[in-house]
Amino acid sequence: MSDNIDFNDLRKRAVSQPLVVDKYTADPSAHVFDGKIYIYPSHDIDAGIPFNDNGDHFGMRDYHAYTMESPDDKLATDLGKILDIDEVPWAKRQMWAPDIARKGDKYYFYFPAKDKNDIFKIGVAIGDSPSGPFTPDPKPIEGSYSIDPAVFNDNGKYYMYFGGLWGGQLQKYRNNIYSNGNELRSDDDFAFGPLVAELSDDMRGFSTSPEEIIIQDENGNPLLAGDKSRRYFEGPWVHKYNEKYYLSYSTGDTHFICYAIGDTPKGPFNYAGKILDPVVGWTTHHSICEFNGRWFLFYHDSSLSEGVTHLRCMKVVEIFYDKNGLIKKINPYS
Ligand code: FUB
Repeated sequence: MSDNIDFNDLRKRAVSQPLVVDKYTADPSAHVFDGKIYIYPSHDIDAGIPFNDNGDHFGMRDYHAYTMESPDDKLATDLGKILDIDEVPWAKRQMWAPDIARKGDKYYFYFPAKDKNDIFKIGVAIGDSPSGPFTPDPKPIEGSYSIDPAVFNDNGKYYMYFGGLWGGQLQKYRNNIYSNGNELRSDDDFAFGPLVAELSDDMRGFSTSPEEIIIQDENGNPLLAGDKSRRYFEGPWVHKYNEKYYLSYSTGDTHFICYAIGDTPKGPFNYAGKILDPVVGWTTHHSICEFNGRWFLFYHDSSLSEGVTHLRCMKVVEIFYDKNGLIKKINPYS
């Protein structure tokens, strides 16, 4: 997507600028703790691995946390490294999009990585402060798989959403069981949905088996796998607005952030529209966070690296709802 782009012009047209310029950051999960914004992105590096559809070139090895006093700040402040792959006994490579949750006075940092068998699992690391340090559990969460954990706290009940296609390996599972022979569903079959599991009281495991979420169209039918500009691909995020649950996600190979609205945290969710048009770079990934009554979309593009797919930069832009609770779509380069 970077061929023939005039990046000077693109930067001028961009609705937001990179929040971090001395590192590459992506997949920002933003939360407000004690009145301050904390952001937990992937830390992109050039691991020297050629591009492929499995995403092997996303060879990330650690995480940094960031903070902002306000989303109107120009830059986010680096709180330093909070976890390194060498500290995680089960993880071999590819520390992808993380998230965090607070329960009581503890912070639980969730992250996907490939294990020694090259299968993505989700781990947890625990800390006493949003800036860490975080101590990882020695094993991944039992029953976890695939990528992109996002944790939603619904009045003290915690749900983890996860799953991503292609390199994220979601298509290898049926009923939570891996088989290398499993592949993508055909275009006229139901689309894969993200998984949701309830977290156990200690936040270190699942208390329910992962269940596949259904996203349905305007007629109440599940979206089909061939409906590529609306169906789920990766990067789930759930927030609540006016007592409704909003599930937003990336459509992957069609590069949109879309959303669907439901009455419960497990859905079903009714497809509601697009939030963000495609950004420069292949991936798009976001979180949504309320700060002082305003709502913000944290997302990334590849503008800082002038289009390098796996070297991204996180950004933030305000979003607005209409009177029916629909989110106004954003063109990232208006
Ligand atoms: O950052 C690696 C992967 O790229 C994430 O896990 C996906 O959501 C995509 O952004």
